[in-house]
Amino acid sequence: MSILKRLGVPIFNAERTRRQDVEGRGLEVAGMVEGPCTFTLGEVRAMPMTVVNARLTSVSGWSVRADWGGVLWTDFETHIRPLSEASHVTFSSPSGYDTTVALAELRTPRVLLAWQVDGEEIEFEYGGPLRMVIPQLWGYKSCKWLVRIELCGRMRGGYWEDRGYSRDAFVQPGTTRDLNDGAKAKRIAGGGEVTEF
Ligand SMILES: Nc1nc2c(c(=O)[nH]1)N[C@H]1C(S)=C(S)[C@@H](COP(=O)(O)O)O[C@H]1N2
Ligand SMILES: [Mo]
Repeated sequence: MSILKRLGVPIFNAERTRRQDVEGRGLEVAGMVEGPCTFTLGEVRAMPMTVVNARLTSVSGWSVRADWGGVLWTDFETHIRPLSEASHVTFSSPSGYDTTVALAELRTPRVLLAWQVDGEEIEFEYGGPLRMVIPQLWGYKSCKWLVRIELCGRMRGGYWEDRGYSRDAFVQPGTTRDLNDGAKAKRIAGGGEVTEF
């Protein structure tokens, strides 16, 4: 059982994704790249793996710190060769969830495409077999059940962005319930990744 399940991390599932929607899909890379292609999951997992200890922070008031294992965006990018006019990336699940992030944000050193958490497979309900982890942005940017990446030239709306949440999604100052510490309410400074606890 993963640390996420043990800590009772809420399962956010705006759309209805079933295992069979994800199985065998691999990861499609489309849009402004030199050669659009589809990687199998095996090919993604053969890329150099890095573990990032980071807190995933939901705009809805909880957060969890864990060791996320996967391929750094910056390593992944060497396999896809974006065109120079690409400035943003849209991440999608198979069932209508999508969110867009600026390439400049993805090129920061702690962003990854993850398949492990604390050394275990990320369970399906937590976005396995492949999800994003973008520590400095609200959790809704960390797309679960990632099956498609599209490079594009502008910021776009997305599932939560079209329902009123910000498109930049920088973690803002406020309080968060720390699920690693009994869901205690703690102050966060905001302005990006929570590093104070
Ligand atoms: N495909 C998809 N990805 C998603 C979501 C979702 O509903 N569908 N919820 C987002 C939100 S709001 C948060 S806070 C995190 C929560 O991750 P968890 O469900 O693993 O706790 O996933 C994000 N990624
Ligand atoms: Mo969230």
